Order: sequence, then structure tokens, then C-alpha cells
Amino acid sequence: MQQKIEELVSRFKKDIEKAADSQAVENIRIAYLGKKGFVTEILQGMKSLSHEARKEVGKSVNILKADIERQIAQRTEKIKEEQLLKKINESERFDVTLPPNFTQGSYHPITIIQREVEDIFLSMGFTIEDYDEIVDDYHCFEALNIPKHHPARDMQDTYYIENGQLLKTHTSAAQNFIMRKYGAPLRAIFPGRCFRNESTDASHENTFFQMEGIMIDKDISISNLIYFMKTMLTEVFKREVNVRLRPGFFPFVEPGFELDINCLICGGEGCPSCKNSGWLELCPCGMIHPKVLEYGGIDSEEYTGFAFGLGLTRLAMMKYGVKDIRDFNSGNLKALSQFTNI
Ligand code: FA5
Repeated sequence: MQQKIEELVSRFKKDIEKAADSQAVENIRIAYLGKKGFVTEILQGMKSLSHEARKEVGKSVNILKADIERQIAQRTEKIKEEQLLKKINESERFDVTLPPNFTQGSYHPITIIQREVEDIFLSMGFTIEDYDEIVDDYHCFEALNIPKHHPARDMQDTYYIENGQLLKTHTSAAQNFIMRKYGAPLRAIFPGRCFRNESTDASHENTFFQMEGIMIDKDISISNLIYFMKTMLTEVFKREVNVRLRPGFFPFVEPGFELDINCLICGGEGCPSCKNSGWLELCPCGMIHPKVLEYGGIDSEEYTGFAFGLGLTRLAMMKYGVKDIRDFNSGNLKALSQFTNI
């Protein structure tokens, strides 16, 4: 019986070494440890042995069983490792004859529309200016005729940071800086990222883009303002779009207007993007308040001007049919890849 066990041990060793995959290992397990397997056969043969011999052989068979189980587990692990290595080697194989497999990137839709609007204003003699995202209270509010404790400050939920600094709530914060830098006459646009501590929905983000524009010269009137707004929108949409102008209050313009666009997502029927009103606030504007000109070092007796604050992210929503403004900051590459060919 002992000899039979020894033969089984050496046969098992050879079989398990040859096993190339997990199915082969399983077949070996059944052949040796299964109900009709070799080890069970030995156990059944023990019935004819004496009590003493049965004790001896029983011990050896238990050791044999444990050894077979251990080797089966080891072989299974080894096969897994080998398969993993094979996979890694195959994926890393570098074939110089294959064409390169690059995925084409794209500009972010806000960048695309910003550049488009910039080109339109550049062609009309405006310069493009840049301004900080962290600004002080004076530029964001006071120089815009919004003194401390003025109720108009509640119109924008501000993120205050250290030393009286704050995150720019609107691009109007650069008006004073640009006026002081260039004086009058002046035509400039200044795009920028704005931050407001407000709850988000389909048309409100806490981080969004605006593009400010100012034009200051002798005899600038509301007709100039309407002309530039109309030209810009017709150029962006390559057709006339429905807009409406209604009175709006901003302490830095007088008179002030709200310019709304007929919602292009629902065609004016009403949807979540326009809060079911059929209109979306897009580009408030107005004639620059004389006090703001004076703060900017410009003689308000001699010069007048208009200013507008275009909601660039909302413009991108309308232009590209994006129903929810939050998609722009989502980092969803699948959605952004649609802009590859624009
Ligand atoms: C302003 O920010 C004024 N500074 C605009 C202005 C400039 C008026 C010059 C007059 C003269 P308002 O808060 O309405 O205004 O924002 C202007 C535009 O920015 C809105 O019409 C809208 O298109 C966009 N906007 C405002 N808040 C958000 C927001 N939370 N998410 C996305 N877009 C927004």
C-alpha cells in the first residue's frame, strides 16, 4: 500500500507540473481527490488491512491529501500570475509599423465661444484686456457706485477671502482698472471667470464666464449700444435671434437694461434651462453712470459710454444647445469631445 502511495505521489507531481490552465488543474483535482479518484481508491483499499496497518496507511493518506491540495492551490496561483504577465506583455508590445493611435483633443466650448466673440469685437476696433480673478472690494463694488452696505451688494453672493480680498463676482470689476489704464476714448472687452456663492441649477453655476465690454467716447448713446449688441449676436448665431430689452437696475449704469435671449433650447416654449419663461437673461447693459466715469478718471461732462456684461457660459448654452450649464464644468470628456471639429 505504501508503494502505491509513493507511485501516486510521483504521478501527481508530473501531472500537476504539466497542467497549463485552471481547467486542467480542476481535472487533476477530480482525478485524485474526487469521489472516484485515486486517493479515494486507496482509502477504500484500506478496508482489507489490519487495524495497525490501517492506522499507518491512514496517516500517510492524510498527509498525501493535504500535499495534493497544497500543490493544487500553488499551481492555480502560478497559472494566474503567468496569464497576467502574458496579458501585460501583449499590451506593451510595440509595433512600429502600426499607425499612431491618438485621440484628437478639443478646446473647451467656453474657449471656443470666447475666441469667437473676441474676434467679432476685435474686428470692430475693441482691444482685449485681462484682469485678476482675486480683486478688492473697491474695484468689485465701490468704484462701480456700490458703496459699503448698499443693498445692491446682495445682488451677488460674494466669496470673501483674506485681507478684504474677494473672488471676482463679475467682470465689471475690471472697469475702473481699464479706464485708468487707457483713459478716453476707449473700446475694450475683458472676458473672465466669475464666482458667486449661489445654489446651482440648469442656468446658474457658482463658477461661470462673463465678457465685459465698454465703449467710451464723445456722444456715445443707447443706439450705439444696441447696434453693437445686435451685431455681436447676429455674428455669433449667424442669423438674427429674438432678444428683448427691458429696464434693469445696476448702480453702475443709468439707464440700465436687461437683454434677454429667446430660449433656443425650447424655442421659447418654456423649459428648465429658461425656468419655463421662454427667455434667458444673457447680457445686461446700459450707459455708464457718470460717477463711474469719474472714478475711472474720465471727465463725464465730455465723455459718455456704454457697458455690457455678457454671460459667456449662457451664450455657449444657447449656441451649442447645452440644456444644463453645469455640464460645462463637469469634466465629462465624452460630452466635451463633441466639440473636436468646431
Ligand atoms: C452683472 O454681473 C453686471 N456686472 C453686468 C453688467 C455689466 C450690467 C455692465 C450693466 C453694465 P448679472 O449679475 O445679471 O450682472 O450677470 C450678468 C450675466 O452673467 C447674466 O445675465 C448671466 O448671463 C450671467 N450670469 C450671472 N450669474 C450667473 C450664474 N450664476 N451662472 C451663470 N451665468 C450667470
